Amino acid sequence: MDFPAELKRQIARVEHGLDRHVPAAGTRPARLHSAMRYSLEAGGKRLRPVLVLSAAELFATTAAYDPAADPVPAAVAIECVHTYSLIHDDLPCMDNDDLRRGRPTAHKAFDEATALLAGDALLTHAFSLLATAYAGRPALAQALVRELADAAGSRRLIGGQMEDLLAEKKADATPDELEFIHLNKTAAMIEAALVMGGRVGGAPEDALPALRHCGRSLGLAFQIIDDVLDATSDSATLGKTAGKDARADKTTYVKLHGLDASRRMAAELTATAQSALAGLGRNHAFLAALIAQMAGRTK
Ligand code: GRG
Repeated sequence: MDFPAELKRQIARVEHGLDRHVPAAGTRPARLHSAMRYSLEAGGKRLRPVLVLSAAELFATTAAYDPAADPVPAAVAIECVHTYSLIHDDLPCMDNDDLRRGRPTAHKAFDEATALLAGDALLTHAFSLLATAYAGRPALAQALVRELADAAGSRRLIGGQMEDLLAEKKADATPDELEFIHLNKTAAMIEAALVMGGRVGGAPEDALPALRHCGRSLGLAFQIIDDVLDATSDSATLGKTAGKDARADKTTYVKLHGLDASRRMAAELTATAQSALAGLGRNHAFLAALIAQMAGRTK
């Protein structure tokens, strides 16, 4: 397997899908749709949508695989929700950031109200897209809507963000609070990506816990690496403001455990993600390489 070529192929499917399944910038009101596309088209690693596509392909040789069930709309839906969360996270009332995906944040490029609405519209669009694209497979549509809504809801993504904001107001968050924040703010969407991909690919119910376990560990590792990069990299490389955690004296894995222990924890979680994936007994060479790449990422 040629990993760089395969990654390029999957990212190209995502970019094409975003173009196809999100309203054009000129759709009325053009300012709103331009802002939605501005943030989506700024790029990003496209990790979550690529996880959807590659998890679906894990099951391509099984009897339940339906080649007509296209995982691209599910991949686009999760990228829309992820991008909404970034737009809202950057707002002055949250993280108040100027730089995202190497560009001015949405509220800087447009204005706060437009950024708020663009985030709202991306979130809503994701569910409309799932309901529409999988209308011919109602059970699949229902499962995908539920999976994404649960991951993005008040107990997970938004709950993680709430606890993150509360933790910032205290001198020190506890390790338990930090785990809650990262499991929900970061790992929930990564778990959902693998499970949604598995569901579109026709994964048997008994394969879903392993996909979830893989996503949970990969998500936690991803966040620890994010903390390490915030402490050790620069804004130009990351495409977002570096060093913010230390300046805000924010409780992170690096603050609680130090750089070396954080790197070790990320490596252990990556190994756990790899064994959960291998336990599925499918041809997982691409996903295994992607997980390894995430562990060594520099941005
Ligand atoms: C506002 C509801 C709401 C939630 C915000 C996603 C989020 C929660 C905040 C963004 C800041 C942050 C550090 C989140 C943790 C998850 C994370 C590392 C997101 C960035 O994901 P990447 O690196 O981003 O995959 P790209 O731009 O590559 O898609």
